[in-house]
Amino acid sequence: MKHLIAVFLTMCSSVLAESYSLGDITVTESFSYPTNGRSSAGYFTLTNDGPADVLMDVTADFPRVMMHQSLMQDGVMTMKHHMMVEVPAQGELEFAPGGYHVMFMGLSDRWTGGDEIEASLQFKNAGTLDIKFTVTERP
Ligand SMILES: [Cu+2]
Repeated sequence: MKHLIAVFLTMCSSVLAESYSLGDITVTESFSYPTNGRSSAGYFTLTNDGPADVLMDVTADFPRVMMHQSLMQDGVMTMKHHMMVEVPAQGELEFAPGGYHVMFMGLSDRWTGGDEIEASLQFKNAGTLDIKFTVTERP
């Protein structure tokens, strides 16, 4: 019985444990929520141990993929479209609910917990980093 519990805990904690690296850039905690209608958003934490870079685009095999930022404007939550997002030198960039997110639109399949969504982050200097967003049920 003890053994079973240990295995179960290991499985749970490994869901978001995957990390992706390219040069000085490391992406962890890449996740998405189940689809809401025909769209969903992707989130991740990026750590940069080197000089400043720029996230130029996020690409994936869906009709529309954009970088958005949720903002409060006059008490209304709006989304701003970014053509690029700066990656600070020796710093972190957070894509998280309520802030920056990758917007996936025009989806024809439903995403459910455990699905893995493939996407590529295109950096100005570092190049292309392929990552997967693990679909996680909303808290
Ligand atoms: Cu959005």
